[in-house]
Amino acid sequence: MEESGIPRDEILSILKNAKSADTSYDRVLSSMCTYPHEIAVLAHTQFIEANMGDPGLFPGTYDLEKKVLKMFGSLLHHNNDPEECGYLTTGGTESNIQAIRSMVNYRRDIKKPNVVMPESAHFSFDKVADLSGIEIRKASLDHFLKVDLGLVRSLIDENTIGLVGIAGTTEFGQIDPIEQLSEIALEKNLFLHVDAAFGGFVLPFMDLDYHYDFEVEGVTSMTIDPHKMGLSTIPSGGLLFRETEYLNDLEIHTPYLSINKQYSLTGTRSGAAVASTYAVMKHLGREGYRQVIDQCMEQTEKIVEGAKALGIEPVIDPVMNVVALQVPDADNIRKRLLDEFGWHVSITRKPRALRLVIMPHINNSTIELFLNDLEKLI
Ligand code: 0PR
Repeated sequence: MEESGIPRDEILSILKNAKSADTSYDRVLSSMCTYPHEIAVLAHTQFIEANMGDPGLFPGTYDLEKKVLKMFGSLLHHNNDPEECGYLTTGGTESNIQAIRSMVNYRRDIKKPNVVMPESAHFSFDKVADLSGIEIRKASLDHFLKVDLGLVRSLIDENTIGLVGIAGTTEFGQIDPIEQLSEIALEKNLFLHVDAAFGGFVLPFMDLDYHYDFEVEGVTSMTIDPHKMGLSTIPSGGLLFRETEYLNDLEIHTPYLSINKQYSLTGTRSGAAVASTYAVMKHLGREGYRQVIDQCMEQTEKIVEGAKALGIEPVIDPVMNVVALQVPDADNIRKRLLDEFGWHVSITRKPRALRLVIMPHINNSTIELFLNDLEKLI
């Protein structure tokens, strides 16, 4: 760091340059993030100094957090004082880490605990394993890329403390059989965490006959991320437990703050993200989100139809706005899409397919342009 500072204008020009090197979302089909809603940005900037790590100083923001938790509760069929059963995290990773940490703390009687989850679980669970030394057991998927229930059962032993199911897998947007996982969890007295980081802001706005949230009796905790399909700003995540006591398992004594306990993984925590999430959820309402999801699903269908017309099949019929396309030599096609046309797509691991996430920044003309370019490479 240099001794003397540089003027504001110069700083702004450096920032502008840096920003221009970043990718705009226009040709990004690989991300679960998007442009936040305008009202989310406005709220974020207004609460930029609010620290939820010391909420006694920010009772107004704290109150907004409770209101957001209540809205999460209503989306996820949680009727048991949701505002007392969770908090706003930095995102799916923190929520997943904390859900597992709560299980481990609750079952201190088990010395070498393990948790059973699908092979499709997000890599944040590998971080939990690395942090806590807990064993993560991964069950393979069935033909539809949902977790194989027989394999889940076979991995459970006397040291198993919980199960994880995914409502909207990162790679395929698939939903695990949460009701059946719940039956196993109830039968074996296990926790069941549902990772709806992505699906939490998609599934409630679709007419699907899936039961994946707190209305399923065995579900004990859920991850839901407003900074993905919720159109809030980064870092906005959500963690909700069925019971306050599971949140209490995360309690750490904080002797010199305005309150004497903390549940979050981070200390200092963004109040801006709280305000932003509150603002966009209140502003859009269910109706607004339904429109967003309808549009994303419409574009998803268009891309699948267009791909089929080129002789390319999806790995599974998309359940939500995530598509995996079976193209020959997917890695090479991905590279050429980027190098020759500037398209950012990603690749699924098993099978290796082109993965596209159809976020709200994708419109009709994006799809047409993309399919045109894909055709040139096939
Ligand atoms: N759970 C699920 C089901 C997820 O898909 C993700 C992230 C997480 C948890 C973790 O969430 P955070 O990243 O908020 O901690 N899924 C995306 C992924 O790994 C995240 C992402 C978003 C990656 C935007 C790239 C990107 O441009 O693919």
